[in-house]
Amino acid sequence: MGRAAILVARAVFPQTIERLRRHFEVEDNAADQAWSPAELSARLHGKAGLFATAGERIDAALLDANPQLRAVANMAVGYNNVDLPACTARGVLVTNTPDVLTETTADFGFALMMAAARRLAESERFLRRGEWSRWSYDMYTGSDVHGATLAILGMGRIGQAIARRGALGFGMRVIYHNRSRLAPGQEEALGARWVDKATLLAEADHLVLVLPYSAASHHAIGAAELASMKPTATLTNIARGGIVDDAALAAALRERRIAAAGLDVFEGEPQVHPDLLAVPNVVLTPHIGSATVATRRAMAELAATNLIAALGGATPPNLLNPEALGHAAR
Ligand code: 8YV
Repeated sequence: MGRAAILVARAVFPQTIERLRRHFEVEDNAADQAWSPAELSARLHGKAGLFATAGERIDAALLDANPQLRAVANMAVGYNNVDLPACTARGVLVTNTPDVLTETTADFGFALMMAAARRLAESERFLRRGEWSRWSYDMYTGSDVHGATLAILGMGRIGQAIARRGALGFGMRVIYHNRSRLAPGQEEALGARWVDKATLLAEADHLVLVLPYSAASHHAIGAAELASMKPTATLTNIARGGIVDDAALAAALRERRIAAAGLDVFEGEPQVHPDLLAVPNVVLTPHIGSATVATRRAMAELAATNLIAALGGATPPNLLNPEALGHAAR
């Protein structure tokens, strides 16, 4: 039997491609061309595995057009780009890359929150425009991070890593809201207290979003939620676009109903809502929360490990749908 064929949907480290070539016939995308869903589907024909990023949509149509597909390795911890039930129903194994990006992404979330609170990007733009002529007592005054209330929506691995930074490093009071509460011992170790969502929003000095995107979390922060926050509060989103109603957020920032925001993810990215581009009190970054060299290497290697295991008949370390193992091969 020949070696399995796989498709690597986006450019990735050459070392990762070389490793994959030791196991598979690899079609890669070294030029990092933008493939339409139809082109992705056509290139997937005959392939048993797909090395994907969060930018590729893996849905029933793609799966039905490619009944030979056996595994999808997502190089991301989030997997809302994958229709997991559709994969499971067809016996397609799906994996993600948790843990290796936790601390890096928490660092970035904290940086974005601090940038929003201390008006870093806004004041830098002012300086670059050549408008800085003198010191003044209230020039770009923001709000303190140390000692403030850090409010975390979503309390998975990254949320917990942010809580630790806030409580231990910055003496913050940490509150969180999540569907499932942490065990009392974990809450104590993190110095974090569970509150309902309304309390979280009302008490937040700095609200950080770290929950997965799903139909249930779509527009979890919209006009009503923003209206219930303090006018001095900041909002940071390092999770997924669509969790925040970007138009409503831009309006709240414009009208100073909240003080500032830090956004790494957007509805419909890489497009950014024009109203967000037009308001000064927001720091905008192009989805780089996990972007350190070491972490991106670790993510690529872990996705490769998962794909090699899945197509080699072993249970991948980060299998999201173990139920798919029970499905007879199609
Ligand atoms: C990825 C991410 O860089 O892991 C995730 O869920 O959002 C980022 O770390 C991005 O999704 C590309 O796959």
